[in-house]
This record gives sequence, C-alpha cells and structure tokens, in this order.
Amino acid sequence: MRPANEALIVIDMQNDFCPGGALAVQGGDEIVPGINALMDEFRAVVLTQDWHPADHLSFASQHDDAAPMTMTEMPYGPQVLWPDHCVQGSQGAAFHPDLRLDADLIIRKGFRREIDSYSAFFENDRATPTGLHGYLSERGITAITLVGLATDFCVNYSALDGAKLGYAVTVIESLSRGIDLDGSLGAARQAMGDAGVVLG
Ligand code: VGL
Ligand code: ZN
Repeated sequence: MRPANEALIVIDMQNDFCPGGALAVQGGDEIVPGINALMDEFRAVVLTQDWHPADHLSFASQHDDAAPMTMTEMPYGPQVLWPDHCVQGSQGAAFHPDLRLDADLIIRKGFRREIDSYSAFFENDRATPTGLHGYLSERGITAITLVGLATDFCVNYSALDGAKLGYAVTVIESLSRGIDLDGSLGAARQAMGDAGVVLG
C-alpha cells in the first residue's frame, strides 16, 4: 500500500475514447485491467470524466466547414476541433463498463460550452481551476500517479499542471494510450520530461 500522501488519478477512461467510441484511442480498452489492479495500491483514487454539452465549441460540428482533427483559434489559444464526444449523459461519456468505480472522487471537466478542458486541474485557458488542487491539498496529497487517456492530451496537460502546482508526478506509460495527432505523442513525452514528470 502506498503512503497516504499519494493519489492515483485515472484520466477519462470513457467509452468514447475506447475502440468503437467517437474519439477512439487505439488500444484504449487494453489498459482497464491494469488500472483496476493499480487502484488497490492507493489510499486515494480520483477519476476524471470528459463531460461536454452537445454544442461544445471543441466539436468540429459547431464550426462552419471545419473537419474533425483540424485546428482553430479560441480566445485562449489554439484548439483542436474534435468529433462530437463525451456528451453529457450519453453512453459515450460513460466509463468503460469494466472500470472499477469505487473511487473517492469523480471530477468532471469540459462542461462549459466556450472552453475546453484537457487538464484535471485547469481549463484550457490554464487559469480556471477545476477544484482538484483544493481537494488534493486538503487531503495532504503531494504525489500523484496518472494513467488513462489520452497520453498526449488530457494525461499530458494534467501532468504538466500537476508539476507546475508542485506535485511529484508520475505517468505510467504502459497504462496510458495516445492519440498521436501530428507528432503530439512525442511532443508530450518531451514536455513531460522537461517538466520533471517521471515517465514510469
Ligand atoms: C481528450 C480530446 C478531447 C482526452 C478529451 O481525454 O485526452 N482528448 N477531449
Ligand atoms: Zn473532450
């Protein structure tokens, strides 16, 4: 058992990010058994859930003539336009049916139409907090281990923000899978390494 100052944060293990889903990450479902087993080691387990309104502005469908997986400019910076995914209350937004749900906290993100939220800590403006930092710090947690989907987006942003907030951050790559859009997986690994994130 890990000490009480360590938390496991399971990022976006939802149907839409698994094979057959709207924004499927290759092999996304393969990591469920390993994540379930790892939960036994931690006294604190947090799940995140991507949770968008049907008209979310990260969806290509909300922009004229925009194809999924292309870029746009939002007031807060560049933003990938995604296929519609993880719509609130849909089957796609539900957790993978085999994922253990006996976690302490489920944090939802991406519920404001105007702003996407990759990180478990901040929305994509990198300033609006989700509340997770308050939760973890009140519990005395100083070290976090991240697993889940996708390595190069939500896991990456969460890891970088966690490091910036002063947590000791580990990403277990064997329990994560990436989208790898235009080299984003390599860039994410580089950025995490530079930020002092341990790639375990
Ligand atoms: C994610 C793209 C859009 C993720 C969420 O969980 O990595 N990626 N929404
Ligand atoms: Zn999303």
